[in-house]
Amino acid sequence: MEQTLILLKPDAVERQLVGAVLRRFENKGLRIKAMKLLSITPELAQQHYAEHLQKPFYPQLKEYITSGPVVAAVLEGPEVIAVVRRMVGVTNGLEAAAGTIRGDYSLSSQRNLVHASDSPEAAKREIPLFFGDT
Ligand code: 3AN
Repeated sequence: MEQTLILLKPDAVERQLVGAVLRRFENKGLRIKAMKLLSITPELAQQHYAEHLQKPFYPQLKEYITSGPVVAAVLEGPEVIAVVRRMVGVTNGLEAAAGTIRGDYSLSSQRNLVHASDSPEAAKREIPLFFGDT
């Protein structure tokens, strides 16, 4: 069975939307295999967002993702990586379709509530970053 990493980012925790977002994944039938609340260090941010290090928005992205606690979870289910990406919606909340998490709860391309692995390779790399100890 496939697994993916999700992060409920600082805006989701701050806005008390953790339950609302997790409910969607559970209602869909996906299983939570691991979950924890943590603060992302600058070092972990750099590892997690390695592909964005050179992007102009990286300094802001690092500020944001380290600004408060996040909830990290491993979800499991059939084709879970693609299923979760569709449920999350496109990066910019302004453009994300209604019915998606970002479409329903975000107006921003940075404060967009959820991270979800975008490929099997990404999931394989990201899950141990957050759950290497499990
Ligand atoms: P996604 O999370 O939809 O896969 P990525 O991987 O392109 O998006 O970007 C990773 C994160 O970087 C986004 N979730 C968002 O927080 C931030 N980000 C992406 N594009 C921008 C942008 N143009 N301006 C500000 N932040 C951005």
